[in-house]
Amino acid sequence: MPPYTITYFAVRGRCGATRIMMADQGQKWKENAVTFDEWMKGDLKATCVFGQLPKFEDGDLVLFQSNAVLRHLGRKHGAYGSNDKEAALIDMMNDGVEDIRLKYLKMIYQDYDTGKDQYIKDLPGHLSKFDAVLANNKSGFLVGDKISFADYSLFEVLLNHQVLSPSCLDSFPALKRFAAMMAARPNIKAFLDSDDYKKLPINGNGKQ
Ligand code: GTB
Repeated sequence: MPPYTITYFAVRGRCGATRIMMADQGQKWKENAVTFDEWMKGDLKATCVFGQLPKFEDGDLVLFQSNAVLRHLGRKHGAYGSNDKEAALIDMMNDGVEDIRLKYLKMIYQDYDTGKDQYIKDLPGHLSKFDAVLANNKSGFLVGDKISFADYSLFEVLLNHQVLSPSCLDSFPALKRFAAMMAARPNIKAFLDSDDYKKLPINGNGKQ
């Protein structure tokens, strides 16, 4: 039995970074895909702490909130820095990634047709901050000298943005190196090449 179970819609969405992290860490997990019709019945929603998916199970531990899941996996798999100071910086970087993710999701779900062009114009202002952080760390990771859950989260956001705007990393050499380094990690490469990954749309409304 795989140790972990994800219950979520059949999209990458809020589980994209979690899946990439588990794959890279050599973990197996079970997927419970929930259809929109099942969800609309309301029974599952009523059992979710915040009325939303994903739900993540690690044995008898049940978690909601995708960033809490990343942190949990970070603690368990040595991807939360080497000391308290690094952990605090990793939290900070992950919150920065969450800020971009929320802007992206707002555009995708609420404003795609009228907001996409402006979103892409504004993107360099957001990406440049991560480029500067990465340029200052010779390990190639966001914080310290080893991979953290924030790196997986940033990588997954970059994958989605490269679909939205294929040239978006061209002016950011450190980000481009980071994305290439992450994509070349053998377990990540194998996962990104898999049907399990490719069959899932990025978002639930078909926009990307
Ligand atoms: N902060 C939470 C987290 O990080 O986990 C946010 C979770 C969240 O937004 N969950 C959404 C949800 O459960 C799904 S992600 N929505 C249902 C509800 O609120 O009742 C976005 C999403 C939307 C739609 C689909 N779809 O139709 O397939 C897939 C994903």
